[in-house]
Amino acid sequence: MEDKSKKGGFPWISTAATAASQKSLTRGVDPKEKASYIPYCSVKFKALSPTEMEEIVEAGSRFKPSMAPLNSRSQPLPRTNGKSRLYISLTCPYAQRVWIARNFKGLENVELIPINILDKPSWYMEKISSSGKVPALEHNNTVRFESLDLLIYLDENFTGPKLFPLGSSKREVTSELLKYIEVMNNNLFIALKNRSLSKSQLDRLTGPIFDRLETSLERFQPEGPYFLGVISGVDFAYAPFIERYNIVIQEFFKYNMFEKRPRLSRWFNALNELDFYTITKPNPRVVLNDMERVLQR
Ligand SMILES: N[C@@H](CCC(=O)N[C@@H](CS)C(=O)NCC(=O)O)C(=O)O
Repeated sequence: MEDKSKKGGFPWISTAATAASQKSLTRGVDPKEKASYIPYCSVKFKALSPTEMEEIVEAGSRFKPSMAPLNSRSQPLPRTNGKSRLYISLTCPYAQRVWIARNFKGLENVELIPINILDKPSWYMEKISSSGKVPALEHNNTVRFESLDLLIYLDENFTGPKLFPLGSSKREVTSELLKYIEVMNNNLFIALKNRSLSKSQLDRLTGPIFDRLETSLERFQPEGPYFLGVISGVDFAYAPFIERYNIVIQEFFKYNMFEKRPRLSRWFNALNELDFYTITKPNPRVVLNDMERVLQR
């Protein structure tokens, strides 16, 4: 397979867009440094080297995969012998939900298998996921999909603290909050596609979405900073998306979604104290590259 990273650009960003944004962003930057800046990123972020793009992971952490992402050159894995495997991508928000949940429940026996979704092994599609998507959970010789279904499946079939420790009073709110994520994502994606929006236009379009989260976080506040008061799968379902919007909205629109939303800010800060979550967060440069690609569709 062709290694596009060697050509100096990013495979999933058009050359024209790269050149144009590179020019405006790197105005006044030392010319020697310019080559390594990526589009729409402030000077905080530099382009990833090919090795970083593979995201070599630290071995030995119970919360991280112990291997680098598998790609089209990787051999099929040996049979599981009854061991459970969670196939993820280190950059996919849907996979991240289940990865956080696996860490939270202390399921070290569920092996994390990272897949490079831009250069997937053919055996992944043949044997694990015909759609080629992550996350996928292999358990009891069956493979299951869909991040929200997998959170429930983990709760029902594995040990560890409950993701949805719900009495009936919270069940309805849980389902309402989980349903809202898709509405939030659809609306935010439409808004973020228009890069020419001013900060106040963006605020008008996206403000009500974040305000709704702010109001939802009030409901069980006496119990704690999380959506259901206590930490739950609802927080893990939202976090990967909020984390990405925070990076992208600040970078592209210079808009701070946490300003004037103290509960949302407290929620995010509380999650960011938890290493089983923070360890799953992708590099902001990767997030910006991915969002650039997705928003161009
Ligand atoms: N609805 C699915 C979405 C999963 C999904 O879209 N995964 C993307 C990565 S974020 C994927 O695997 N894409 C690879 C491909 O489509 O080839 C879920 O919640 O699990």
